[in-house]
Amino acid sequence: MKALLLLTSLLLSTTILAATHKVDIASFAFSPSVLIAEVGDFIEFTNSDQAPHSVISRAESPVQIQGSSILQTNDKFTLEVTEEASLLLHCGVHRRMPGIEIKILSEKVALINGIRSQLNKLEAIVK
Ligand SMILES: [Cu+2]
Repeated sequence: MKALLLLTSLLLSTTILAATHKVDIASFAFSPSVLIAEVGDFIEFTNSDQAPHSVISRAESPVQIQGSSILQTNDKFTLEVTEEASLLLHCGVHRRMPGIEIKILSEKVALINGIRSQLNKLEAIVK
């Protein structure tokens, strides 16, 4: 119960401040592979591999970004989240590499509402 309340307050507090989310590209994968962001946030990608990588939109991504150039080892690419729709990104050099999904605010609100409804159910059980 306390953990759920803490999680809810953490999720709520992150909606107030724009954040920079760090994504590592290592061992031919994006880490994390899914993250929740909101409009105004920044996503900072760092290539930690010896191999070059890039960050581009998948064809099916609801939002298309202007992708990065080729990132060499330790190169960074920062993307600002400007639209309230998911971003499906992957590496333009190795298109079969697992990509990354960036879920946007509306999904975070849905997540918070889901937690609230679970809390309500728990409260009903406790009473
Ligand atoms: Cu790559």
